[in-house]
Amino acid sequence: MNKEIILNKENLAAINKQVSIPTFDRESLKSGIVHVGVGGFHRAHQSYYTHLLQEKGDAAAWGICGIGLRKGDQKIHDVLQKQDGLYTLIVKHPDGKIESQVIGSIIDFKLGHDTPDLVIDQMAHPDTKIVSLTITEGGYNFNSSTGEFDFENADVQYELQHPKSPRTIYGFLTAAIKKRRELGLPAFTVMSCDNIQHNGDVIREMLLAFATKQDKELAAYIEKEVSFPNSMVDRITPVTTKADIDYLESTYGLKDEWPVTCEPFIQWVIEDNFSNGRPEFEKVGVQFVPDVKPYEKMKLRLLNAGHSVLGILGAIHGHPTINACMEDDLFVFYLRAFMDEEATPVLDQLEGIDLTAYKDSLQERFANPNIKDSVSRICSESSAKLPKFLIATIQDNLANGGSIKYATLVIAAWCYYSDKGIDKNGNPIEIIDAMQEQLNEAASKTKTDPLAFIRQESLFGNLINEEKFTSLYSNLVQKVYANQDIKKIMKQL
Ligand code: CS2
Repeated sequence: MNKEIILNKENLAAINKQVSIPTFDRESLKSGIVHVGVGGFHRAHQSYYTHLLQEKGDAAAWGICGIGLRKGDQKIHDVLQKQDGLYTLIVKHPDGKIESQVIGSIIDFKLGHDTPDLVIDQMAHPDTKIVSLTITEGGYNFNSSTGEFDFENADVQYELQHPKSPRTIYGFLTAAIKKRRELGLPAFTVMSCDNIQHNGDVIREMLLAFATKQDKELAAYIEKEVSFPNSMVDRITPVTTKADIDYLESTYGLKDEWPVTCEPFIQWVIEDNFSNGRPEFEKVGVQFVPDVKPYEKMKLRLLNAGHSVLGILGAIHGHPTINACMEDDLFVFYLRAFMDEEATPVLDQLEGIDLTAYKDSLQERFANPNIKDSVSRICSESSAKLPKFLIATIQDNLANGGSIKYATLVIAAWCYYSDKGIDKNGNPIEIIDAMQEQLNEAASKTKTDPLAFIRQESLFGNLINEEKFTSLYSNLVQKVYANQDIKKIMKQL
């Protein structure tokens, strides 16, 4: 029987030697990075890379202070506070091998909704050189169809009136940049790590739109002094389950309230554009490139879209996980047909990248039987994901005369999913989407108006005027609603 060890800095040395622990001096770290959105992905990716660099020494300036802006961040804040910022990363290989290590790069955590002043002060601290973000696609607050900043958001309205009490990332960034400027400190870099094409350009454009409304002069300063590198980030990070927590406890006696699990694959491609210095991430495998755009498009349109293709069709069919989809030959065939015939033809020129090998590797990664990435994670917030991952591919193919059938069936399935909330066996599906009410309302009109769902302009733009798409969609959505087996429809395409 293992002795029980609660994860915190006092107990590090007592942890089973098979779990590696930080060997660098955590006490000497300064918070050079302030990171907003400390979800599983950040902890499996940027925070892990930062830890690797600290293990190499000479990176004491780059500790991470985590920030949560939403009420829902209270839990991760409390857990990390209790555990002195420490957590276990559990890497699950396809062959069953599991590696666990304690990550030590996060040294502090602050909550924006509770203590906005502390967050602003942290961002405006002389040690802070980078503010990085994983605030999810929805956090950027733009209209998917026009790409414009959404000024109607009530929180944005509030913080425009009350600049000292920010609520969204935009209020916090402007307040902190203003304060730094007043203190005579150089501007930090804003580094987006979300799955958004041209993520740096997008946060820049949105921040400038907001700042221009609030304080034109500050906006001009931001335009000149703040840099916003684009990046492509990648590591599949499923939702942590109780089984993961139990695994650490039963195998090593280690009590970690919120470990993170992930696949072995990891990638980060980023533009070398930092206004106030950066960690030497190239020492731990990060690629710095002059232009990240081709990489991000490839990843969003193949990996993320591929996930959504499997996730939405899988949810309706009743496959619980992505790897369960990959055990189903028809799903594998369908995924590859979508990637080869619809996504690949509309990618940009990619020098030095073997797309066939990339797609093969995606299939292997999706099939990892130990990852058990739930389709519900993939389908969550589809309204923020699909316009960029999948609908953009339909639009490109319509412009080029290319195939759209595989992607269109996914949209028809998404409509059914948003309407019924059950799989083909009648089991309820839990739908997690900020737009769920609106999606459900539009989808529920399908029986009388088959095109109702795709009339949502903020998601589908002007696709409603594309005859080739609407006739195919109408046909497919009616088949899905006629209670036909989704696999039968997939097969017939
Ligand atoms: C997934 C991503 O939720 C999703 O849309 O496709 O979270 C995906 O796992 C990561 O981007 C992998 O890097």
